[in-house]
Amino acid sequence: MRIFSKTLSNPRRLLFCLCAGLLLSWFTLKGTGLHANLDLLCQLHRILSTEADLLSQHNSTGTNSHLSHLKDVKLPRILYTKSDVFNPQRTDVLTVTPWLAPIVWHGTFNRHILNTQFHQIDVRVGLTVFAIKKYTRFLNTFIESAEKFFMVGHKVNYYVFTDRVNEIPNFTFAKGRRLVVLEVPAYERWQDVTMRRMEMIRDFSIKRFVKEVDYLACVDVDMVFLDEVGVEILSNVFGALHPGFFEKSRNEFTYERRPQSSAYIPVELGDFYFAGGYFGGVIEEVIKLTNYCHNAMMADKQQNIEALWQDESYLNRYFLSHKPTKILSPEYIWNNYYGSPAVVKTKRFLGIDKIYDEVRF
Ligand code: UD2
Repeated sequence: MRIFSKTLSNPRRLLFCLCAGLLLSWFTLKGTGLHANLDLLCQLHRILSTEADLLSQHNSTGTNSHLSHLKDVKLPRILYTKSDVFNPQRTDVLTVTPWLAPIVWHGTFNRHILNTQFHQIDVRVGLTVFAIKKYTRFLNTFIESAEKFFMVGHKVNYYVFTDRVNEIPNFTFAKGRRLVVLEVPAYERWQDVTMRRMEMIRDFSIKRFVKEVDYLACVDVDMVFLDEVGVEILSNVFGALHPGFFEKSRNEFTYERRPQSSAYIPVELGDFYFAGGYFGGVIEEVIKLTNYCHNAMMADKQQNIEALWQDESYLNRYFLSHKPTKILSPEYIWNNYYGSPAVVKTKRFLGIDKIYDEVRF
């Protein structure tokens, strides 16, 4: 009786019984091949039972399915002013590229909405920074200001690459944030120090970062955070407009112009001029970008060529063919050398004045 009522309540079992019944009557009428076809019948039963078991397991525990997390979707209530199609927040600057990547300027986003979205996925962000040789002197200001302004309220791993492990100061971090010191060699020439960052970021991304964080932001160390830099920067792959070139035309960009170089960009091409000191994205994209740049540098090295602005030139070449999915305005990598133009409403991340000859050698 129990089997009968179970069968009636389970559409798959009902379907199986109907098929089996029909087949049996057909074979009885024909009187041939019954044995061989019983095997087929058993197979059909096995398939249907396995499926039914999996389904009931999923319904009861939900643990076996890679889709089980979808049951936890939350719908938080966020209050904010509605966008107005006829009143764009910024009309003085370009806020989207022709390939529909947003350009992030002050006033174009709502941090509260973005934070809610990124808290839902419990985002983990890695910030890579190199402090090689005398550049360890910039770390204190860098990390202390990052604790005030970088990804506040989110999980952050600071990855500090250095050859001077003993010079790394102690810091106090907010919950979910920590510093990881990675000991790396110091190249003799400053050009190699800056260029080899690509190779090291690639290698550590593959062996470590991919397991620990969702996104990476890779920046210069001789900088200070002065205003919030949060999840609005995150995207598949992002770069930042160089403060010295966002108002310039193509032919004024200081791209590498020698055709023999892998970083070569002819004058009739180019979208923007990106700063070498700020790029990032999901780990897979950072691996692609750094791997390309490193290999291009090595190919040039074989021919005794070094691009005009080292890693920055190769980064610009990469972005020409692999367009960033988000672009940060120069607010994100400002330098007071370029003054205070009206379109730059806030200087979120500012270069620290340094005497090159003193820190590089
Ligand atoms: C620009 C770029 C930089 C790079 C460089 C290439 C910006 C803000 N900066 O900076 O990213 O593309 O041009 O020429 O877009 N470093 C050390 N120890 C050293 C030398 C360098 O740790 O002895 C690291 C450090 O993290 C530093 C970075 O390399 O911030 C770039 O070097 P830089 O700041 O001397 O280069 P700069 O100012 O010409």
